[in-house]
Amino acid sequence: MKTISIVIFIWLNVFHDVFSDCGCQKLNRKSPDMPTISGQVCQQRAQSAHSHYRDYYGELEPKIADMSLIPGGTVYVGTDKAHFPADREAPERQVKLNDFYIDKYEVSNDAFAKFVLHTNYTTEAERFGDSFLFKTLLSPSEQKDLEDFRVASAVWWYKVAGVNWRHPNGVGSNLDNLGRHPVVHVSWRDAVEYCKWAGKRLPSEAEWETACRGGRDRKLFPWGNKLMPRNEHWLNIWQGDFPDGNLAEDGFEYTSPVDAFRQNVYDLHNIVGNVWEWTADLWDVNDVSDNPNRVKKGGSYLCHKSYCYRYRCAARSQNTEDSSAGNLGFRCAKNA
Ligand SMILES: [Ca+2]
Ligand SMILES: [Ca+2]
Repeated sequence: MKTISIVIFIWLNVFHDVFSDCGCQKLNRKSPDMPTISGQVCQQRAQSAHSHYRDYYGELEPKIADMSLIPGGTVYVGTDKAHFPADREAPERQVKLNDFYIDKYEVSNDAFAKFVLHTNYTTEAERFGDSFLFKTLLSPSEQKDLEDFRVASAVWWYKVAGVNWRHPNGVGSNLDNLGRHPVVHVSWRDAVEYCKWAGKRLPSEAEWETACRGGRDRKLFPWGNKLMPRNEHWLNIWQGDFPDGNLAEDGFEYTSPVDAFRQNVYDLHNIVGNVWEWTADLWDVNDVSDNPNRVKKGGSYLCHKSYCYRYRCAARSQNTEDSSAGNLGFRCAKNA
């Protein structure tokens, strides 16, 4: 019995991380191990626990459309209860932030289209000629034809020619009915250019996480510790067996509209779930390479607790700057 317990203990501790991996951090263009990635409106709730924020708003009125003013100060980020130690979620630490604004929503296809219309910008996926697509968006025959273009350690990801933000769900797809959905297949550099055009910038990881936490320290999610308050879905993730049994009980098999799922008193939507979000930060502050990894936050519609429990405020992952995929987007921030 003791032997069995030891074996189980070792399995849980040694292999948990291995099998708890959606492959989101492997979607790097230059990696030989190519391709990771993934309602109804979230019930709007006044969170009485956030009264300090209302008090704060009494002093400083947010003046920027579709952005929330987030109070700075000394805040906690990270956690001492890391689920993925290799992701460097730990330790919890205090950082000082100035007040800042952050978009209430992930950047939508409509917004990105306006940027492209004004600037003639070409995304990196368009220049490279491909991007990473999740397997269920390919027919069985397409999957067969493209099996050599799978990410070896995350075989549900395919590098597909012709996929980019204009054709997010496959070469033959378009943006019909997706105007209010988050733009995807955008690289970190694309995101930086968009935010710059909008007079904004990407949030730092600490800013993103502080916004996510909604003024409440040490909670797993933007609203608290319970994944499904009142047994309701508050975010767009994966229900069912990954990667073939998406039950979409939250109402969405793929992306949800950017204004679905209001998640905290800062009026932020889809800050966890829906699409991963680029931040300004380097994964490794000492990385001086041409194409360093950047921190992304929030998890995506492909995340499930069994393999990618990364839709927590403290969770994090990374991709190289030039990477793009169907579950990776962004939102912008701005100095207050
Ligand atoms: Ca879902
Ligand atoms: Ca998100």
